[in-house]
Amino acid sequence: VAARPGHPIQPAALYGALRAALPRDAMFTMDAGTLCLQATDQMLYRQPPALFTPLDFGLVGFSYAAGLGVKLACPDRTVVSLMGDGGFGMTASEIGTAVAHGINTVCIVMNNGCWGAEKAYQRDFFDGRYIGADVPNPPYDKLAELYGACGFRVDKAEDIGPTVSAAVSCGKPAIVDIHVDPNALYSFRRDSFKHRDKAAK
Ligand SMILES: Cc1ncc(C[n+]2csc(CCOP(=O)(O)OP(=O)(O)O)c2C)c(N)n1
Ligand SMILES: [Mg+2]
Repeated sequence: VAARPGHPIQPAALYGALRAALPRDAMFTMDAGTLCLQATDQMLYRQPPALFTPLDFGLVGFSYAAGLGVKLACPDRTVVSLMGDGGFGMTASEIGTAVAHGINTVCIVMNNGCWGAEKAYQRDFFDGRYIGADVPNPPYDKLAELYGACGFRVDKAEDIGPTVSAAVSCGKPAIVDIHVDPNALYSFRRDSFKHRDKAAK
């Protein structure tokens, strides 16, 4: 299949489109997946405090509910929760909390169909022997609609900006399910394994 421009979406294109589309007052909550870890230094934090992250606690599933709390504390700000698809699946039931209490955050699900951070280790350190690495997700845009929230789905980079803008102004809790390239996986701890390589020789 010939590659089309903007498809599949690469992480760098996603972060660039988010930087361009999100308003200056945006506050971000992060999760611990590999896409969120890269996103941490790719967003613009123009009105601090604007970055909320689990840091070394490394909690997958933190970001969405944390965003609801941030929005309650700062109801006039735009609150954006970035998540991986695995992490969002752990906490998607909180869409019900957002709808019940009218907590209108925008959740960006960076959907690569896998536990990307773990799958990257299996690729790089275990010769691609994948065990439990993929996530059989439901369509998160449709799940959001079933809860009474607004759901959006994006497959092409050029659609990210207009869709995220629509989510910011939709007046409801919003879930934007953005499908990114499942092959764009990075293991960021290759250096930590050097001593094991030496020991094996
Ligand atoms: C509560 C919890 N369970 C498991 C982990 C281990 N873990 C770290 S990253 C990760 C994968 C997350 O997948 P996803 O949310 O889809 O993000 P991706 O890495 O694909 O961007 C897992 C399971 C963790 N950090 N926290
Ligand atoms: Mg994932």
